[in-house]
Amino acid sequence: MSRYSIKMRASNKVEGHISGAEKIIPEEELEQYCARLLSRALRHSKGKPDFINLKIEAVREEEILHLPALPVTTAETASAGEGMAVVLEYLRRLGLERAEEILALWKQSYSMRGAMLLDADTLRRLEPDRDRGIRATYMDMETEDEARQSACGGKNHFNEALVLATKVVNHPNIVAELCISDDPDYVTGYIASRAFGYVRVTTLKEMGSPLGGRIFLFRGTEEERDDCIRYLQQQKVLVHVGDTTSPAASPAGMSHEPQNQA
Ligand code: PML
Ligand code: MG
Repeated sequence: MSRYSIKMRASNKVEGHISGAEKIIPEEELEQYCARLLSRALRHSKGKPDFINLKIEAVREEEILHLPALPVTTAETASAGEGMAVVLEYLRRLGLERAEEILALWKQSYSMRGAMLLDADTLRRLEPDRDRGIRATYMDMETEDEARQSACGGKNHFNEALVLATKVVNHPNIVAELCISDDPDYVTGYIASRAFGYVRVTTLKEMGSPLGGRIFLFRGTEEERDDCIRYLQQQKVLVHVGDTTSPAASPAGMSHEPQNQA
């Protein structure tokens, strides 16, 4: 099957970045998805764009890595402090001795366009460009056309984040990903890892805060870092939602039931 990658980004001079999205879709759906992404750009609550970029590239089947979505669990938290305590516990369970310092560094990612790539042990920042960070890209959910269409209408934070996290933590040198949304009215964030799956933390920041960002925690050599950056930025990935299995056990004292993602 011939596929195309479509990327949309919209901005205006007042707001800066307004909206962005990407899809990897079969050729016969290309025109329809261009129209949908255009409509998404034009109707964003942040404002009217004066610049919209649609980038369309052919993707060969053999270039695509197919991955099952990470299993999902939810930690219900009532405050940002409680949410951070859950993330801290998972970092410790992952064997990260400098977990508290990692949480403190998270703030540095809030002003970045992409994610911080952080050495999980030395806490050295590994992004070639610290303002830009690393943008994980070229990924989509592989699903029936109907589900993909509804995901394309407006932003679905959870689906898009699950696809991104699945791609990111499937690189063997990524230990975990931490994410807080930069949308002021979206307080759910997550910590994702191969060991524990995608753990949603229902409150990870104060309502109304526009601050959010991502950290990719890396462990490996210089050479592996270069391979990891190439994978995150260039490897085409389709994530099969619905193929998930139960996650590994949650940390002691946390009983997070696996969630149905359908
Ligand atoms: C974002 O704003 O893109 C981050 C979304 C995080 C989604 C967390 C979730 O709902 O599971
Ligand atoms: Mg956002």
